[in-house]
Amino acid sequence: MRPQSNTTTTTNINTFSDPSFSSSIHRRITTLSNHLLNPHMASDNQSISVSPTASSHSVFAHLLPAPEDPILGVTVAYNKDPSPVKLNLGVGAYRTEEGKPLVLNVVRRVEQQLVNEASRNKEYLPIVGVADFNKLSARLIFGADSPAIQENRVTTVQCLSGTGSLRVGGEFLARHYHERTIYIPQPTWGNHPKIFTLAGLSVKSYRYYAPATRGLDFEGLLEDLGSAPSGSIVLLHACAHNPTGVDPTPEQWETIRQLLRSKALLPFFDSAYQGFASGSLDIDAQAVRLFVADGGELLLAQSYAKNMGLYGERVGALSIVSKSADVASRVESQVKLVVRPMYSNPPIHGASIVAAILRDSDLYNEWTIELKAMADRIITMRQQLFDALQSRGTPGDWSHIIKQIGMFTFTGLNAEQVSFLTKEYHIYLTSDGRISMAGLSSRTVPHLADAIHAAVTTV
Ligand code: PGU
Repeated sequence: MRPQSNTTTTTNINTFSDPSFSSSIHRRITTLSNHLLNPHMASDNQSISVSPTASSHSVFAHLLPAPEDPILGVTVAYNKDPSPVKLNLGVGAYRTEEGKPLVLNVVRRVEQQLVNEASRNKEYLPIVGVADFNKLSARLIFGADSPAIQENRVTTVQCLSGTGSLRVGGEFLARHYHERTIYIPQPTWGNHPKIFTLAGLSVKSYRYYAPATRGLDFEGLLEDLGSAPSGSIVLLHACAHNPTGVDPTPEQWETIRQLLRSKALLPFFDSAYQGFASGSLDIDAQAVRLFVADGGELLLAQSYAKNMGLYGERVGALSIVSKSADVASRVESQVKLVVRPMYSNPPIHGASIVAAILRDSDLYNEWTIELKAMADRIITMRQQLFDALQSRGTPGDWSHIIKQIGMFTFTGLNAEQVSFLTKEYHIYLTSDGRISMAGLSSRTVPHLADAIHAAVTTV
């Protein structure tokens, strides 16, 4: 008997020599080549069945074009403008006097060191990120002598910059906290309501800004938070409120703290500008430290985008301060369950830069000097813009430009005036009239002042 395999071969040869089989192969090849050349030409009875994804009709054909992001979309529009005098004051990103993005010297130096360290590898980080980065980040915001840190009541998890930290914190609360409502200031950074809604929280707002005085609506804030259901979450900007540039005074912070604690409201701080408001990392952390000092619980999202200029490195942290070390460690175990299916673990590079700077006193001092220089340049821009409007006799009280703090001025220009600035002067800003002072320079202040003057006198 022949072995089985030979039998098979014989059979195959026989099949190929079968005229009916070879013509069927010919038919299939012809159909396939017709289909590949022009899928629509294949006759019905010969065609390979066309799957929905191969059809010319897209399964996404029903989608409407989504609008650009209200902040990041300003940069998209700016990039398309060919004008040589165009000016981007939309996104909150620091620019030098020459209008260029800035990489801090201390960051460049540390990056060189990291590249030269042969022992460094690209292994996955733990879910919670770089351990040293987490410890040092908590110390930076809460203070080296913070009792909460000393008592191991702080859980810190490296996240994807401020946005990622807010989102992880929001999802953690939606899963484990008994109240699902978060109160955010009106107005606030435009991404806040979207982040918290998608995290599974219900978003309400509290009064924050009084357009008439261009200052804090302190009465409105106390009234709205005073009538919030006990246990609600309250989002607070740690300093340099975005977009208004209006912060509570230390006395007002103390009143807010007492109100929140007396009603068992849970504070969730967003700290995206530590060091940018006053130029001092410690002064800008005062509100947060006031709340930690009373022994109560809170959440805090921290970003190194602005104060270390690490925007695109996406480096930040979520800290949760609990009542005891035991609770803090259980909190950490649950935060890990939020992170793991979302992005598994965070990236190494940015956190390694931050950890190196925070760990070494020389590098740290160098950083604080560069940070102060950025904050000071913004303050100078405030004065220059104010002076330029005064000298033009621009109608209105513009003193809020020098009173507001941080990266932004909430000009009070309305949407029509903003669109006039963009159309006639190629100046790009968000439609709420917010301008990033960090995007201005001595060279561009006169252009902006001319534009504002024209807008308020003609629109
Ligand atoms: N929280 C506040 C209050 C912010 O202003 C920003 C950034 C963030 C968090 C998030 O910053 P991360 O980059 O995720 O750390 N706001 C800037 C930057 C542009 C944007 O909208 O993301 C802005 O121009 O408002």
